[in-house]
Amino acid sequence: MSDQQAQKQAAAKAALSYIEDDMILGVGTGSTVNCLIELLPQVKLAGAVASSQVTEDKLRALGIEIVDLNFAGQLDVYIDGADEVNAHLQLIKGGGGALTREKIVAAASNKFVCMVDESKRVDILGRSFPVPIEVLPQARSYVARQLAQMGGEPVYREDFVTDYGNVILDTYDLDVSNPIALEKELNNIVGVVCNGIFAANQANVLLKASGSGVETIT
Ligand code: ABF
Repeated sequence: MSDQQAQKQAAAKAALSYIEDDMILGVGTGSTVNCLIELLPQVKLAGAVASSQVTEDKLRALGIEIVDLNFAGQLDVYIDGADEVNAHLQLIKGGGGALTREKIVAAASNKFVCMVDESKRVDILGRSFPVPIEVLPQARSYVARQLAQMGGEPVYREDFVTDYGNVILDTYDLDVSNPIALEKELNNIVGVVCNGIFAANQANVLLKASGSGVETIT
């Protein structure tokens, strides 16, 4: 097993301590979350709200009841991974394409616990990982031009459609030095459904795994 995979598993194991008996848990998407899902048979959940169809299918396969967020009320805890995280626990997410549903479930949760391996920690977001932006298909070209005017270099994610039937522009070279301001600015472009900057609602707890263990940062 690679060091990175071992770190993902260690972060996922640490996240178990945030799960209480009989809660409805918000469950994210991605390879780190998959490590968590494998451990969920160890806990007693009332159900789960899934942040993607992929996660929903994996949870169902374990016999975990899937709850519609509209009937779950405010969740206590949402656990997910990230593509990048900075010192303020602001994130870039959406490498797996589930950013919109992830942002909805995160917003509807009191505590967002984020699990990462040490490769995800950056000083400034967006320098190496692009900002994924979910766009209504008809607006793709228009939004791409707006992003270019902002200094970004949008790349259409080929052969990919989101759970909501939209497309993704992975956008390089945006200035993410003020993540809260950029998140809002991107949301204001007509045709943008959601963007992968999680700064207005950042993580509340970061479980950062490295070769020397898992550090909890709040
Ligand atoms: C989801 O999974 C996404 O927001 C993010 O793109 C990815 C995290 O990466 P990993 O597969 O390394 O867990 O949380």
